[in-house]
Amino acid sequence: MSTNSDYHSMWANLGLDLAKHDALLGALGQLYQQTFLAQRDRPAGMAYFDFVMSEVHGLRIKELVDARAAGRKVVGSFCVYVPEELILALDGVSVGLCAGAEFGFDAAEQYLPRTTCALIKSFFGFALEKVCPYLAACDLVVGEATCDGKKKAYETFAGLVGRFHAMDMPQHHSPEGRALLKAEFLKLAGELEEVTGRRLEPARLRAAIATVNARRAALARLARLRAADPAPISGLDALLVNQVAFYDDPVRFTKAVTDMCDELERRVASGEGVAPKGAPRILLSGCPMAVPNWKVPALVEQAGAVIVGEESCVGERGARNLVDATGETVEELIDRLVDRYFQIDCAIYTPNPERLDHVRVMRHDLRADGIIHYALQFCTPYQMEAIGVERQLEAEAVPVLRIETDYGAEDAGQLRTRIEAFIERLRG
Ligand code: BJ8
Repeated sequence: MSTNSDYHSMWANLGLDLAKHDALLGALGQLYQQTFLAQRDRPAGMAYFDFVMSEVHGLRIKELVDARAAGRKVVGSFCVYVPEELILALDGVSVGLCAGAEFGFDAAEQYLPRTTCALIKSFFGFALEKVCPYLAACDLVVGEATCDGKKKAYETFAGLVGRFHAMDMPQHHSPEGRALLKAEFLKLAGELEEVTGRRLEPARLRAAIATVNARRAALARLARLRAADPAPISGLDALLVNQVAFYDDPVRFTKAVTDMCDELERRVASGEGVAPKGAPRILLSGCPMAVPNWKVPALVEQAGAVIVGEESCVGERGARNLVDATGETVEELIDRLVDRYFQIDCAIYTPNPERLDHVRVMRHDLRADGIIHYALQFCTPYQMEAIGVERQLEAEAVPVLRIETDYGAEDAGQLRTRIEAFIERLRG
């Protein structure tokens, strides 16, 4: 990760704690080297994503700072229910703020119970220790009332950021739930208009929908290519691409993914892959994995299996389904946004049978031999659903390994043993 001294004044102007930030970037750089650059047979197209990651707190932050200087607004969020199309239609820049590192947890635990999931503790820790330039660059932060942990944490978090918008969320896939989501999208649109000083216009909203649809279509193409055996790209690299989607300029990102998919198509045609043909194929399902949460995928692939899909918000749950861009008015187009976003099958919904159905479809389409269900400790929604997912799939003779972990390295040895045993089961 670039610690280029040119960026120090930019980071200082954003109010970062330079010593702590340098320590974070140093650790990240080392982890990236060991996890990603040590892999074999990576597609050449990953060079773009390596570059983006090397500049994730550098060049990309400079772009945000420059955008703000040109009058654009930066909007941060933590969840794939926040419709990026509204932000782009108002010439804003959308950035994901979830964090995947165990950093600042002691500080976070001054505000949060110890029994809070690592994802929440991490974004709190990053804010309290002043090491997140994305958060520092935000003109508005949107927090959604999804799980109990997030919605209660945001009550305090709102006081740590400049401007905060709380978005209510339905808990049921019912007509009332849909109406609530639409009302919240309209409210968010009003807030964004106020922050940006612009008015939503149908043509600009249609263009924003097209931009985000193109990115989702590129990610869907990447996802489909992973059905090949041998897999043309590692699960780690595909996860990284999905992670970068939350930070990068969407048009540039789409082009990079499209170019890499062209390369992967050639790989598939020539039978080239990242693991031997017949290597055990794993579908990951569960909580989102934010940068640099690479622990479980690294253990799985180091053990000789290949991850062929992520049923996760940093993966297919977040990227699938396009928005129908037909509509003459802003309200009609917001209805089309609701149509798409209301299909997201996050575990905060109850009941949520769509998610298990989707796991089954992904397993079939991607020809996965087994499922690893991944839940963060203290994440009640996904831990609860994990039990049903395991029972039902095992009853259908689909092997499932249920993992609960956090962002620390302490359980890596124990996890490795369990993952290796699971992979042996798949080979058997
Ligand atoms: S749509 S998965 S991004 S809420 S891991 S904070 S659920 S206790 S992240 Fe999520 Fe939106 Fe749903 Fe997706 Fe809570 Fe669980 Fe922590 Fe979580």
